[in-house]
Amino acid sequence: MASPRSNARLVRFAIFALVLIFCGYVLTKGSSFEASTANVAKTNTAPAQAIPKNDAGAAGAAGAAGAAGAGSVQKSSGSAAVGGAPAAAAPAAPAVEAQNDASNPNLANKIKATFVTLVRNSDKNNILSSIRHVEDRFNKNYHYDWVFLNDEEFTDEFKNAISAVVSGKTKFGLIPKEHWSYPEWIDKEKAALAREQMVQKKVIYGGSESYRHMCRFESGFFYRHPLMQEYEYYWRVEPDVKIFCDIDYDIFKWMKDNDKWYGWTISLPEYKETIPTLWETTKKFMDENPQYIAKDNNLAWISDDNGKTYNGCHFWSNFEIAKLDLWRGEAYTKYFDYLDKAGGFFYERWGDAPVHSIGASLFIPKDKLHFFTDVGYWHVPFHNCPVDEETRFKKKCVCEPKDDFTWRGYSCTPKYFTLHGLKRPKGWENFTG
Ligand SMILES: Nc1nc2c(ncn2[C@@H]2O[C@H](COP(=O)(O)OP(=O)(O)O)[C@@H](O)[C@H]2O)c(=O)[nH]1
Ligand SMILES: [Mg+2]
Repeated sequence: MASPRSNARLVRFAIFALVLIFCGYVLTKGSSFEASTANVAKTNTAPAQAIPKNDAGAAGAAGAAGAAGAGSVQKSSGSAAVGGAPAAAAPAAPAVEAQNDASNPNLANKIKATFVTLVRNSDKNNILSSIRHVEDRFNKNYHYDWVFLNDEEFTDEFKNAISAVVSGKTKFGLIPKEHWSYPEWIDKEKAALAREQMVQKKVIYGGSESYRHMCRFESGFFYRHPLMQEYEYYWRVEPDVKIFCDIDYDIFKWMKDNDKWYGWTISLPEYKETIPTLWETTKKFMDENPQYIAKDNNLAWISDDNGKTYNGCHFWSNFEIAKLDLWRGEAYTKYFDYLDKAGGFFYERWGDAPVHSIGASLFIPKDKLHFFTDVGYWHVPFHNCPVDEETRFKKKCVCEPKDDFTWRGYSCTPKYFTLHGLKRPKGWENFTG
């Protein structure tokens, strides 16, 4: 039988053993925690991950804004004509810091490009949603600037909310009155009667005056705004659009390197009732100014009878990645002025989509146009979703190929592929119906 003394020794030994086991457990926990930290650090050294996501770093970033980022963010808001987000609303400080990091090739090789959005204060949440798509799929890695334009002053609430989600500089501009009003040669009574008739014919936006100012502005003025002057390329973004795929390359730089002047994702025919005299006016312009028509242009895409009539095909301009020189050049400047004098923006309802598309199809060689097969885009009611699985997987697209509009009967894109000698993606024929 064991003595009480040796029992006590046993108890002490057991306690000691337990303490040892506990210490071992704590040490093991420690080392596995260290291992996972090391993993995170490793992942973060990849260029695409090195930049903190704007919202993820918002709390810390806001504190750093005053020191690091406010200078350049304020630069964009300094001009009186321009307006801008106050420094307090600049949670993009780490991004701005990273912009100065010449060792990051994404940022060091950037070109002079910007997003541009025409928008009302009341569309704040709708445009925030679009911005998140563009930031998450592309701009979080590049921090391109974003210009916002409005026919009314942007509110501080709008500017602050927007500046919190854009990873580049935000710039807010007021549209000059003469770019959003009736020119003196327009007969307002005639314009009002035309609107009434279009309402009766149930033409979409047929009765809207602001829609007409919008279409005229997007056709001939957005690129003349002072805030746009420093840029060479732009990407137009509208409220409530979606980007479905990762854009894992600098899409602006790609446009420039490949000498592309107009990039698009969806094409379709225009409602004829909105443009009764657009083609007649265009033909008169072409007859009077043959020197502006590019050799090897894209006329065959917009006309099925060698220019006699317009088939209505147009690039859907709510998505555009383009070179500003296309619109700033003499040919398009003269063309827009000609159309503007003819009055069809008000007496009919000429849209910026057909006007841009005709310009891009006539004044530059067709090899400067580019259809994006790898972006994935939605604006109500049409989808561009890459139909080939390889692209969808590689670019991590979140869309259904059965929704894709590209190969449907109403789309003008199949004709474009044929005319441009482009290879159709694998399986396109399964998505025509
Ligand atoms: N500031 C401002 N923007 C407008 C106005 N009307 C339309 N827009 C913008 O112009 C673009 C086209 O308008 P939207 O309503 O999307 O037309 P839809 O795409 O043809 O149905 C979008 O970027 C809108 O935010 C307006 O009256 N004021
Ligand atoms: Mg829209």
